[in-house]
Amino acid sequence: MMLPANGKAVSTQPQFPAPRSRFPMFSKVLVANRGEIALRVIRACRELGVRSVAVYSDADALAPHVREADAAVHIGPAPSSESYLRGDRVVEAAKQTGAQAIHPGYGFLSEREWFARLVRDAGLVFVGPPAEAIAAMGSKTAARQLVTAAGVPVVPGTTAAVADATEAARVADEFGYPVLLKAAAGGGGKGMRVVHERAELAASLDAARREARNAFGDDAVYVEKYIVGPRHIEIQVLGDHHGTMLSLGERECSVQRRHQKMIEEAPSVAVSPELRGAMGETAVRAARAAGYVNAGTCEFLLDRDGRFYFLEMNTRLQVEHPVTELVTGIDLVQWQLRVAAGERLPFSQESIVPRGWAIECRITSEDAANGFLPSTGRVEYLHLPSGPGVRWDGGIETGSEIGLHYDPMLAKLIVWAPTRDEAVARMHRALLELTVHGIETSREFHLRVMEDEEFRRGAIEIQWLERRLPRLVGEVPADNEVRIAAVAAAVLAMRDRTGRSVASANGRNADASDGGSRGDAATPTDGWKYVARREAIGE
Ligand code: MV4
Repeated sequence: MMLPANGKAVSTQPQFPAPRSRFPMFSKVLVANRGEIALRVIRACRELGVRSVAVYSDADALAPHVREADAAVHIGPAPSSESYLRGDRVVEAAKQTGAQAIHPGYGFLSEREWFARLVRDAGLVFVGPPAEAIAAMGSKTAARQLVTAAGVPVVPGTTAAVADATEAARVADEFGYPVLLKAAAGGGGKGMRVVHERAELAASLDAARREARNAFGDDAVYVEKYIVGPRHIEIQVLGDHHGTMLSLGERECSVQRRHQKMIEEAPSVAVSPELRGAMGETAVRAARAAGYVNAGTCEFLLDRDGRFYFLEMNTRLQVEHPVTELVTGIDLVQWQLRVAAGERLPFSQESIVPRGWAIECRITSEDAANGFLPSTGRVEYLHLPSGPGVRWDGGIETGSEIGLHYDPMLAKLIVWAPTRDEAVARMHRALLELTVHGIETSREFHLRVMEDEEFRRGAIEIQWLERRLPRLVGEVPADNEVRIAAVAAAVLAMRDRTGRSVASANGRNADASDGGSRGDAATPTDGWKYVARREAIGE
């Protein structure tokens, strides 16, 4: 492995010629991100015969994305404000290495209008929507006005900020309580306040304004009717520069905690082909209204009566894009690059029909049993799931240091199967195979969700996880209980994985010929040693 030198582009991977000449296409793309999404984009580049340039901070000099790219440029110290958020350095790195385009991934610079402009003004291509489309969807009140004019349903409420508590009370009376106060500059749930009755309104408006001012530097607040118990359904759209805008169907994203999605799936149990068509057409209308090009997502609330309301548009590739890729067969990142290079989308809307079921679990360095406390340390051992229908989009490897500078999401485990039941069983199986030592992860949490009766019925909505969490994570046991449980867990894990008792794995049973392939498991003692080694609780 060649180590990247500070500020210097180094080639670390052989690059084969493109499988066939494809025009138009970039010859080199800079990936302005880190972790699993940087690797995802680098992989798409390599399959297209496009050279990739990574950027990295001090903390990421040895990171997988740096090694896997064809070149890497150091852009600053560990804090993202001094590295991954430094648009000027990113553009400079692209110019220095001869990249023609910049893919921002998600987070960081991906939805900054100024960055999309900076890239364009430098004569480079931003692999994402035009800066104007980012701006059009950036203000939630402006977006509400824009899409309402295009005939897109939004939650009943004001399309502009309210002047004062008197005006807020007037509209709240009109729509009926409870109402939700939202920051005009917001999104992602910051500055939101539920108001149950008129008496609370003035104080809640003050609080919402204060929170909005602190978070966004803008205290404009508007009023919506509060929808109780909806699902969070989003529609993936993909548009080219030649007037084609396609819907790639829905993702069900209701399993979230504090506005952080934990599990996503495609399709949704709540969406019929008819509803999919209607929501898809609506999302395309919203995207067209914003002059959208490239991959984007329209977020909707789907209420208990099957009515849907546009919430906001995410003007980037999303974390959960793989579930859409798996059910549509369309490589979203490849098509982001191809439409950014000017290619036409060759698909017809009628040909895009979800096939089978895909589920994604976000594997984070968080301890769910301790209130999702962030966990730090070194990944001492990593065993990845594989087998039929399993995809791992990861950004870590054995030896990775997990700190607090960046997002706790380490990887995404994604499965595909013909039906939802089979996808849940496959995810459970894949999570059992996953082993991460050295840091706490969300693996056990995801296992418990896959075992949950309500989740298995698809009976989920946006409040489901927080209501169900106590039953999912349980109580923290005492130290001696942990030791006993660890031994028991090792035995059970062995049984889960082999479908046989530990004794049979020792080669004494009639069906033990498979167990013999473990080679060294010849005596009961060896069997126990094997289990202990696998679970790293023994010698
Ligand atoms: C709502 C809502 C209920 N009623 N609007 C949260 C983040 C932002 N995108 C909009 N959000 C919500 N808006 C009305 N009128 C409930 C939420 C909401 C939510 C939405 C999607 C996914 C998760 C959520 C969790 C809590 C609240």
